[in-house]
Amino acid sequence: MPGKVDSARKLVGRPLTLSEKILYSHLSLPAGTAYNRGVDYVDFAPDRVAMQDATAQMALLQFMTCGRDKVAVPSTVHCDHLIQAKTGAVQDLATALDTNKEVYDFLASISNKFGIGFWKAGAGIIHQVVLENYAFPGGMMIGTDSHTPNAGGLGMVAIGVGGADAVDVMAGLPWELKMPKLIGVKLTGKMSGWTSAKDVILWVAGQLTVKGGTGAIVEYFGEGADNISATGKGTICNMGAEIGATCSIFAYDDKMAAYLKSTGRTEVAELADGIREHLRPDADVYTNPEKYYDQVLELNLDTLEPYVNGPFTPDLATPVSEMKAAVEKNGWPSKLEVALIGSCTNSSYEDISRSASIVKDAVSKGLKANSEFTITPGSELVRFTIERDGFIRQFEEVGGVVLANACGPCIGQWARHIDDPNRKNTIITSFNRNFAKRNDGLASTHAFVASPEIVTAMAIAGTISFNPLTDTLTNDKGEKVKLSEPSGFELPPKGFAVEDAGYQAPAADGKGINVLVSPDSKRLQLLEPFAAWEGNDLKGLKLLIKAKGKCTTDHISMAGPWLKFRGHLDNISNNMLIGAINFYNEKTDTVKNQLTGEYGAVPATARAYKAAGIGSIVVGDENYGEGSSREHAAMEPRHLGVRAILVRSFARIHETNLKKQGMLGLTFADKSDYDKVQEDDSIDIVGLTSFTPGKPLTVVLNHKDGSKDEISVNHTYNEQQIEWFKAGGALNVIRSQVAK
Ligand code: MIC
Ligand code: SF4
Repeated sequence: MPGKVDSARKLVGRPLTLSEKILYSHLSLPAGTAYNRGVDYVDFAPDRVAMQDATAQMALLQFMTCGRDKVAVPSTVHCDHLIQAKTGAVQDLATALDTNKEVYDFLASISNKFGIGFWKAGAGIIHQVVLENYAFPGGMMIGTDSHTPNAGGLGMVAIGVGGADAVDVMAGLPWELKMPKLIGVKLTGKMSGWTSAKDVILWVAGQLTVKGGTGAIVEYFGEGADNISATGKGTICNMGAEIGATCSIFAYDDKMAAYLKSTGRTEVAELADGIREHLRPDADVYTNPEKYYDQVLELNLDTLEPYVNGPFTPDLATPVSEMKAAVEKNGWPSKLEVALIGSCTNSSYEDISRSASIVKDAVSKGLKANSEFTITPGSELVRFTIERDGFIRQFEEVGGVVLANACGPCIGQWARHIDDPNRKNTIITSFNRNFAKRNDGLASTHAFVASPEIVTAMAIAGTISFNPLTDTLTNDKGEKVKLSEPSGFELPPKGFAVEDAGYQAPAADGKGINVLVSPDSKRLQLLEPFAAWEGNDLKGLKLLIKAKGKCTTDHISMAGPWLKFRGHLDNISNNMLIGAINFYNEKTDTVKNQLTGEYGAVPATARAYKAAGIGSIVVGDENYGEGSSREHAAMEPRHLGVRAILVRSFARIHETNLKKQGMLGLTFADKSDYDKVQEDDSIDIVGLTSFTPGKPLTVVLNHKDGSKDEISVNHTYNEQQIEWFKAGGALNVIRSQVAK
């Protein structure tokens, strides 16, 4: 790395930020010139790939068609998303092993065959397991999950992608990314009391909003950054996904060294110590950050107070001292029904020990939990260690239920017990995402996000209007008591321990291993290549839906009950856009079928057009496809005959996923043209025969009354991506390259 950093510095002609050092040392070919941020597409060679079970199925179904025997870089699969939380860890894991057997067997055997490390169900959530085992300072990885940037807590450029991108890297091909812009966040001071690392990102989300990080790496620096534990840094980087950031990162420091050592990687820490200056920004970046970053934010940790974000969006940030007033003003239900801590975002030893200290203090003061309370450990390593150290018992004393080491309620894998599903109700989590219906599938649930400490305090209080910094609670003797500030340990004083971490190494030679997919399976389906572009402009596309307002990947391809079909494209396509709001009637999953004039479900309507040999088009609003990396949100429309997605703006991962699958992802040149689209439109896309980078296309809206609107639409396709479109998808191109 040092040599590469030095030549990059010469090329760029000035001191470098940390991200620039890492990006330039991971180019797939040596650079001839410096790259323009936010403009140039660059080919990278990441060091590793991680995939979680819900996205790995589609990634590996694609990989197995590309003709290689083995993955080109170290890769792992993690079984975490498919475990449903119902009664508690032991029973829920047993049920998952049974109901998901076919999928787990598929993932285990395909991993074994192609040289991929396999983490069994119960081993933990992908991002925690990666942080504990694989992340390293100065490295670059991609992962098929949007919270992959969690590894930025150990100084790694770690980027969430769709499965097709993972296929590129596993196939040994360069991986392309637009050179990210850089946002610097200068942290001064030191946190104390009730404030924790989560509050940094809750604050940043409030500043930058769900779109503000799009196309950018967020680099945290300053003495405040060096005061935060490595896992706390991980939390901040993890939730950077919620502002659309490409990834977030911290510079290598003593906290990272300590974490590496405590997780059995002293050697990595020593190697990093040897090149420390290359794993931190150059000196002038600290002194004159505005010269190096496209945008700089500054936050004084001395004065940062805890935040509560939500409901329904992670960027609606309210300081805990203002919650009571906000609850009253907005009519949010103040009674807290369920408090959930843990997840990939916040389940470190530090988080758990600090939350446990609150519970212990509460019990000693005659208090108990006043809401349901669940704890999701991020990995078996953490779970085993916190059990040994008595924290699990403390949670159980106040009625806490420990769930399996898995995503569970974070991704709607939650059999919630609620008397009336239509009743407005409130939950609070220490997770990262809180879009409508995400956790329990209920539109009536107001989900808030906060630090594990604040979630725990609110569980004791039973209301989200509680401010533990100032408010008192009444105990079992009728006395008014105040909770003490949390205290905990960054790392376990007695060290980490685990009996079976849940890892299965792949066979050295996988040639003889068969990967079985039953032809009548409901959960797995081998992929057929998509058809190539027919060579003409697209004419007469029917408007399938004009989506109104927020349309996240949860609206496009819901998780929860649908996760079970992630390996079966045709079956999962039955959830396509069922959560999106139809602009014309404000309803979900009710759109006009232009062939019959009747209203029906979105997937059924798309299938009707497809059966009639007619293409369709989806129109959307701002930041379309924000949230998850799931490429199903792009593959489903592709499969159901949608040819183009035309929106006001896209979220990064989703836009790339569309391109990879051979779809047209277009944006209105004039955003107000969204209003010109009418319900009965037949739409033409003109200019495809001379489809060129940087040249807008034309869309003709043929209205029912015979009138027309011709509008200009932009695209961000480069030469390579235009090839994908023409070939019918990137995989068709890769297949022909690997075959050569
Ligand atoms: C999420 O948090 O939304 C998920 C579930 O982890 C997704 C991946 C998926 O949809 O499988 C993500 O963040 O990318
Ligand atoms: Fe799992 Fe939730 Fe983390 Fe996504 S955000 S990986 S669903 S725990």
